[in-house]
Amino acid sequence: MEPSHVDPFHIVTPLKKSPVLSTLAGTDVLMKLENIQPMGSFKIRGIGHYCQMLSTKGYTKFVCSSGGNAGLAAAYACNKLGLPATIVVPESTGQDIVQKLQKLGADVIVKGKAWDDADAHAHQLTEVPGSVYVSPFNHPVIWEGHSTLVYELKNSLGSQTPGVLVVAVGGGGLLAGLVEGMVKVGWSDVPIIAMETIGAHCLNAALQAGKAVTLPEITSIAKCLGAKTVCERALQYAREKNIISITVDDREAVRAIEKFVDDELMLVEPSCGAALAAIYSGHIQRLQQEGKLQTPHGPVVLIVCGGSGISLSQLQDFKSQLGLN
Ligand code: PLV
Repeated sequence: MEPSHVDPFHIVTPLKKSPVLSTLAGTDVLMKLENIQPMGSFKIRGIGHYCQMLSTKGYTKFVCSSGGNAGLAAAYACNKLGLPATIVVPESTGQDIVQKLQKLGADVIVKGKAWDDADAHAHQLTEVPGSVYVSPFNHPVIWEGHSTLVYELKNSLGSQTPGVLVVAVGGGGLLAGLVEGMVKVGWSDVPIIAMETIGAHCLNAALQAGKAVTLPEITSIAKCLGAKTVCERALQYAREKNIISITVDDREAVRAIEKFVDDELMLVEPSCGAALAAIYSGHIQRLQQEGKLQTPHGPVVLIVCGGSGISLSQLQDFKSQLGLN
């Protein structure tokens, strides 16, 4: 990121070894703890950076569509900047998120069944002069903000190179930012495992089809992965770079977050559970056995992307819905 006189809104997060996950994976697993960012997810990196940039261009009203976490990041950034924010979320976004958004001073509009519907409405609202649309994942400045995560990794790891990065994919903004950061620090060859839940698997579907695909609906409970179409840049990188796309089902994502509470004493969304399931469901181990991941290799870097759309009672609800009790 360009040096700037303004302080970013995100914090530098720890890179912490997980002994339990390392034992499971049979190799060191280092967790990049984005769940402790302001508003509970990595989103503040890119969205915070983008909002700061837009505020210098004279926009007076920010409209962000979101499954929840990007909206929280935008509302937090606008609150800091003293600018009004309108956050458009779908009906699937929990009431607790709506309340958190309102506490930050944002106007909240609930529109449509899935994020794509809320997004269409957000675009309409920005037809007014002075208003600006803030995507939750699809803008180069957002990717630039997300790429700060890689510079921190580089600082933490010193001369060590990661063996693989594991990341959850929704619209693909985090993936695009990571790839761009990795190119800049000389890690272009490091593979990335891109995790999605079935029913929110727009990247996987596009790779299978060999072209951009719009899912008919979002059926996964991981609503924050619920973009029906992956952004073009992420799809392009997934084709050009060493990116392994894997899907897990909702039960695996929810089991993973439950185990993570016991193992690491941290509660994250099922969206993040998709990434955790790369280890809990044995995918890393399988890829090593199949020779698709080099063994031995550098540490597995697991991006714990976080998410605020979760509580103990919601975890219980998810388990009941999925017959996991
Ligand atoms: N969530 C977006 C898009 O939702 C949002 O509006 O908050 N992990 C968590 C906890 C997330 O909230 C998201 C994105 C992702 C992973 C995936 O990030 P992306 O969209 O950059 O691939 C519809």
